[in-house]
Amino acid sequence: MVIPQAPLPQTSSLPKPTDMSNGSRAASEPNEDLARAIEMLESASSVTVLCHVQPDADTIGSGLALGSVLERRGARVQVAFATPSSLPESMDELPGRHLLVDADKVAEVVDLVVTVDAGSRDRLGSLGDRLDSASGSLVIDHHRSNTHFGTVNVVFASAESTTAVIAHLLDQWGVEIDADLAHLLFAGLVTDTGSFRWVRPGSHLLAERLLATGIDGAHIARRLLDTHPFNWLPMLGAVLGSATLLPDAADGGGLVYAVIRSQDAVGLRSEEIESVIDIVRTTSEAEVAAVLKQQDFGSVWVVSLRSKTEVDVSAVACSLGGGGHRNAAGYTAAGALDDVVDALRGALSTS
Ligand SMILES: [Mn+2]
Repeated sequence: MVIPQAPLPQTSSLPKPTDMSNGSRAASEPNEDLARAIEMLESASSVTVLCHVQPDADTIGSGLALGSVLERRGARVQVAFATPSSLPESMDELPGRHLLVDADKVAEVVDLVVTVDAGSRDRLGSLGDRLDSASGSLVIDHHRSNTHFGTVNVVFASAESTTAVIAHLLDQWGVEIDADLAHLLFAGLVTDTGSFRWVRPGSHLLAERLLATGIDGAHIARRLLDTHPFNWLPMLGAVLGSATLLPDAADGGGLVYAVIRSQDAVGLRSEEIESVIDIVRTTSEAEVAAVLKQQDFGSVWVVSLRSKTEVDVSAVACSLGGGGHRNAAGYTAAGALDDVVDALRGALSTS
């Protein structure tokens, strides 16, 4: 799930961009755990880097960037995610993919497990148990709902992307960001900022740093965000054509939602499915947008939530068993569609 963040309100206490050597908001966050994290990364000789289930470019970009650095330092490294069984096609040009292993090939015991862009342990799916068998665990993330489930937690809730947190970590570590690392970090930055719409002071400085290594930012963005098969268009027609607006929901702010039934999604990739929320959320009459995605023709629904400004959908998602960011979150629900929608309306009216 691509989970962009809305910018934080500007206050006079925020440092100016020129104060940030890193070029990212992450650089302004104090975190005493950063030094401990670097010690853990330096001393581990075997490391598993875990990305979240249904991986997006932020978790994969973060995982492969960190994995590549560790591999160059001589560590044995595996990078993995629990589901689905293969990497989304849009990410098949990312450097460092040789580090990826299938979920069932992930080492049982390593010195260190690092999780990237996972707000909670359950976002690791079946690979969550690797946290228990490792000597230590390090959580690197930017979700405000992060549950701090690692031995050491580097969680910068104001960072644009987890790759921005990784960039800051590499700077503190003294690791030079070359073109391959920049490609990976840019992949997470461009997707989690919605192509630099949800930006803040420092976001473009980090982008500039990464682009200055010679990477082709336009190509990376097009490959990750703007490439769909023709079948995407009739799916959009069917799904958007049955979208529903509930003006009274969310205490009068309005809810718009669309449903992607399994039959609508046949033959389409996660890239096409995940694109729908970005169209639905533009509806001017609704503060909150939702897309309900049926799983395997059954009664389980993965729900993506977005809000414009007022509603904290992270809290709404948490109340329904999920998590995320203030303006972008998600959860999984089981039951009849009408009941799932009713439960969402209920959670929105009490938020
Ligand atoms: Mn992210």
